Amino acid sequence: MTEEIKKAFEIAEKFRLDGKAKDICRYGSGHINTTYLITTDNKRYILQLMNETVFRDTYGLMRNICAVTDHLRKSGTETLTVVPALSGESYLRCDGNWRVYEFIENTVTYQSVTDKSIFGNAGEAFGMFQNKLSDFDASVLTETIPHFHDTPKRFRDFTASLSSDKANRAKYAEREADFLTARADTYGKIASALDRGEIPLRVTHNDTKLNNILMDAVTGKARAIIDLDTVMSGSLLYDFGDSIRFGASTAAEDERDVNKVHFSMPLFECFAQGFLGAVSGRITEYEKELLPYSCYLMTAECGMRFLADYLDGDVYFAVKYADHNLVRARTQLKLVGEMERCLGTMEETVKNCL
Ligand code: ADP
Ligand code: GN1
Ligand code: MG
Repeated sequence: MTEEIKKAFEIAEKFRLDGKAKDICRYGSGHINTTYLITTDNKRYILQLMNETVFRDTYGLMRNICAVTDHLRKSGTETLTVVPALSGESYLRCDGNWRVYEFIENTVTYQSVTDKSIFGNAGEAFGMFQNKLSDFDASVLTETIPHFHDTPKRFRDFTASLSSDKANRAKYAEREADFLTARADTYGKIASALDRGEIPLRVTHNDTKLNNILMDAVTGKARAIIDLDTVMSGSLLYDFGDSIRFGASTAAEDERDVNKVHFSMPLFECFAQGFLGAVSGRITEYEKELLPYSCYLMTAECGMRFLADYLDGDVYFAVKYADHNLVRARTQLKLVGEMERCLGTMEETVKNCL
């Protein structure tokens, strides 16, 4: 048994599990937390070592998660269940910050869209998630990552990473940096619409990747939205745009061969139908107008974040090999290029969905 798994067993003993942990292994493919699957004689659980570089205020983060999941549960929505530590607290401080969730059984996560109807179900689920939280008091939420989708700030951070060139990698990313810089004046529309009060602040998920939804293994319907670490005040457009960024691509987020990466209008349409069907009573006219742009923006933002992390020497996103973040940035920029040519078609599609 590796030292890492030995440590996980030690930690597992400090939580209120039903039965003794008999197997623990690494699980899932998130980029932020370190996730394990615990199996006891009676049940399965998810154990996570929370990323303290990314989330500075673990106490506030866990308070958010408990409040949001309580609210969802009361409205009859299946959600994450926090398993307390032996001390009764929602997490454990012991060589890092650890938490346990009940494992939500008979579900699957998708790393890419294999079936159009699954993506439509995801759209409906993320729309419903915002509906369910529309009466949640946002003032109780800690801002777990300030300026998370403030794209103009993300761009300033990216240019700072480019000029400091800490890992001496800027020479390998010139084309990508030029691509992002050439579009510098296109990143401000959502931030300024929020500032001017032209679109509303809502409680949003902010990390609406397809693998952050658990789908029923039999019916393919969405069961639970997970990864609630970034639930904060935000724009409906962040959740729509980020889902399209990840799911309406013909290839994986880290496909090395960019010739395989295309923005898919049919997948965009499927997701839009599901999402707009759910939020139709609440979405405003200006939000509707900005939906196509939000896909472009969230994809460009993610591209600049991956590229900045590559330039910084991979300090934020988990990577499996040396240029993983550069590979990820390239897929995002390929999608951005195609999306900007499809804005008109996306607008037509949105109108038809409404
Ligand atoms: P990260 O922040 O690193 O993305 P996530 O919270 O999204 O971490 O968890 C990583 C993966 O673990 C998810 O994509 C999902 O496959 C799985 N997972 C997380 N929580 C649960 C749960 N309660 N039940 C079943 N699977 C889960
Ligand atoms: C991270 O945690 P995960 O893997 O679901 C990131 C998102 C990015 C995404 C890119 C807290 O999501 O913002 O869009 O990677 N989460 C955080 O795949 O930064
Ligand atoms: Mg995740």
